[in-house]
Amino acid sequence: MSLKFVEKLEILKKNAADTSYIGLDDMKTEGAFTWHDDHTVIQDELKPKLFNPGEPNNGVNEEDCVNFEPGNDALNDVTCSDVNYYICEKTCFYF
Ligand SMILES: [Ca+2]
Ligand SMILES: [Ca+2]
Repeated sequence: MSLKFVEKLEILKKNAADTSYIGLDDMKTEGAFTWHDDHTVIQDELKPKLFNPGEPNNGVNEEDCVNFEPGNDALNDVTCSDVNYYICEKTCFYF
């Protein structure tokens, strides 16, 4: 697991108050979950550590967006048309 992803998951666990999209999807290639910001892809061997058991399952063949579910502290692929919060990453500048 990359340090970057460990950091992101820990931030989500501590701060996400509700189910939220996190800027990860497999719209381009099924099963290749890709971050919106830098286009890195989650490695297959990491998926069991990150997703809820049995996920990602591409339910009804149309789950291409990823939610963080605070109750489970894990990810789930869901339809992109669900109405949910969206967590964005913002760069901080120090002067
Ligand atoms: Ca999918
Ligand atoms: Ca799913």
